[in-house]
Amino acid sequence: MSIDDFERYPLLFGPSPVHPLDRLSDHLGGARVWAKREDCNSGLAFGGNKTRKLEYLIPDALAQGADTLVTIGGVQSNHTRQVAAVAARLGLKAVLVQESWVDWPDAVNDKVGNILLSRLMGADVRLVEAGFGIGFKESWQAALEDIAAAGGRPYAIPAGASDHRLGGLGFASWAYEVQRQEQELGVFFDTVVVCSVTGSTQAGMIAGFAGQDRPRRVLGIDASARLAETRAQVEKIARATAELIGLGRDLGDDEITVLEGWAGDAYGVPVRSTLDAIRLTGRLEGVILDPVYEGKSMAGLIDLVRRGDIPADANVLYVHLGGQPALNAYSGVFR
Ligand code: 5PA
Repeated sequence: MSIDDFERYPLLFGPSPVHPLDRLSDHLGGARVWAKREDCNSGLAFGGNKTRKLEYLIPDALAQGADTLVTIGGVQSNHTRQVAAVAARLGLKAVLVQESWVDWPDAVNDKVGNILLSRLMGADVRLVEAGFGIGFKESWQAALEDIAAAGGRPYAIPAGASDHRLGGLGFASWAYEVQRQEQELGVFFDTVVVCSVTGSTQAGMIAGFAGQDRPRRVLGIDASARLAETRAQVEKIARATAELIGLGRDLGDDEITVLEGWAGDAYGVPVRSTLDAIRLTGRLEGVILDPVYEGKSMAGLIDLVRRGDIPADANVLYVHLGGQPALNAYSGVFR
């Protein structure tokens, strides 16, 4: 098996754009930084990393005759919003279990941004009281049972489409897309910086790059504030995906790097470095980051480049995974 043997349902515009961040690179005074833009990869409700993963889950859902996509996330989940958009596009129903993952006091947290978009796309949004966790959730299981009991045909998509047999494929194929873009651009990205929470984004990349000739570093920046769990999940999905796409060797421990230091104390709560990174990237590049994920991974990149942990002669690919709609629930921190 190789990645090309898996069916892919087209949801993206095509390859996502890659471009240099020259003013940010000059400002940091070290490595050259580029961005690959999953935040504008699709016309479906602002896109993002899950839209790419779903290209590989949807053929499975359709083959099973599913009529309802069932998934889970926090109140401002980007993932659930992307599932709602994909369901709308395919004429399927979506049931979204939205848990109180973030203790966030904004009065409009459950009314604006992602959850607003999901509602207007016709999803059945179910608010549930339960804390953050990337593992198995009872509320999700209960929704699946509900739908089946009512005669529906649910298709189960776990948090972030990650802990799923096909969850790593989207970003394994992304790794080959990067390789083709490098050939066109005449550049090699020796370092990739990506935000990790439920893990299959980074895991897929690791599995995909592992099958290529030239080694590179994939640095995951943890945004869950639970490093051990995130790393374990990245490792598990990377190994399973590598096997699925026929890598033909075991991944080494040194191929799995998830760094801590920029998540703050809790998932979903921005800290000073997050807000600084969001402002800096906005002011220097006109590129918008969110306070839950990309602001944290950019804060990591900024420190690693400034400190020289990423050397000055490196070419860094910052992977922008989307997430901007959540900004609407965080207006208070930018006043
Ligand atoms: C998310 C995830 P992984 O979960 O694949 O590690 O990706 C992390 C990530 N950036 C990075 C953005 C913008 C994301 O939305 N979001 C989750 C969600 O419910 O939205 C799965 C947690």
